[in-house]
Amino acid sequence: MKRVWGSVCVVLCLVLVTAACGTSGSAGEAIVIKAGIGLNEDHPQGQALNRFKEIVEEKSGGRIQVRPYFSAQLGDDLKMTEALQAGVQEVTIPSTSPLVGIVPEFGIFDLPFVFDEEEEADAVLDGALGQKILDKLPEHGLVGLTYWENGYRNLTNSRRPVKRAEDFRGLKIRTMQTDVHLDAFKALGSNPTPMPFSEVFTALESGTVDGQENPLATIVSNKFYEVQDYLSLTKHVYTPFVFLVSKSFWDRLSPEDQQLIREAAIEAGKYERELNRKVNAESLEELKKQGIKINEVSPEERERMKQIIQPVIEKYRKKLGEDLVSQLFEEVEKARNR
Ligand code: KDG
Repeated sequence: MKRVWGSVCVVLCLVLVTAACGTSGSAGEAIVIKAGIGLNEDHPQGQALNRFKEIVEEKSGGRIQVRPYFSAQLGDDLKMTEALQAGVQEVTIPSTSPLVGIVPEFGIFDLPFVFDEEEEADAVLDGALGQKILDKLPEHGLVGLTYWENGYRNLTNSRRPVKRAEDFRGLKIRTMQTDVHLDAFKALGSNPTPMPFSEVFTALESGTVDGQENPLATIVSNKFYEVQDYLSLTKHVYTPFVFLVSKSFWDRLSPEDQQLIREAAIEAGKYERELNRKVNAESLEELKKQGIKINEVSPEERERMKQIIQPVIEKYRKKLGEDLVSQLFEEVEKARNR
């Protein structure tokens, strides 16, 4: 009898310990999601993270709590992604570019001049190709729920307006940590330096680099205009954000909670894309007010830049996989002709 009671006690203890440690939403347990991003709270991504929090907390009746952290408070994109893999942070929403060391296929979104319109990017990211790449994340301890928008990148620098391909020559440009961008900027004759986003302002201020490239909303939100004199509307590449969840956290959730979080990420993502497009358009006015000298790049010059970069596209067609890159261009074409 004593032995039976002993076993019952062991089982009871195990149940209690599991309930206390688990994040599966057992009665009375609050599930806490630490969600960190590198951008500021006023950036469309920051505002959409707050929207994600509202949706999750409302739909779960407060049972699931989201704690947002902005401005790289929890570290840069790669550090936060590693924290997800280690199971010490639940959510981050980085650009896909610095993730190429984990899933090289994300590199297809670094190929310059692929998407003419944001809607083409939406169709590819929300379609079969976008999902195919998200499916590669779980083997790396990550779950990708959906894509948000970082957007079209434009060049700023402290030396001269960049109107023609030749104007890139000799410029020291900070890039994201992705080889495709390094090769593309080298092909244009500039000197690219990869570094995490959180170090960019200081590098521009100290003159370690002459310039950087980012969407207009980021140039405003991070006040890069304070340390840059020229903005050239190069629109040379479209960058997505990917909504990542720690797999070890995800696997402990009930299917219902997984569904709730997935739907919230998608709904907040729709809001983010819309807001980002609006803010990007308004940012141009704001940047004019701030006094940065702005120049357009003619379609002919963009075409010349595209031609110069063509060998880089061919190199990565082989490196990333003929099939994958062909699928990208086919899906873009399909979206274009819709
Ligand atoms: O954490 C910041 C980023 O996710 C994003 O702004 C990245 O575009 C980016 C850059 O330039 O590093």
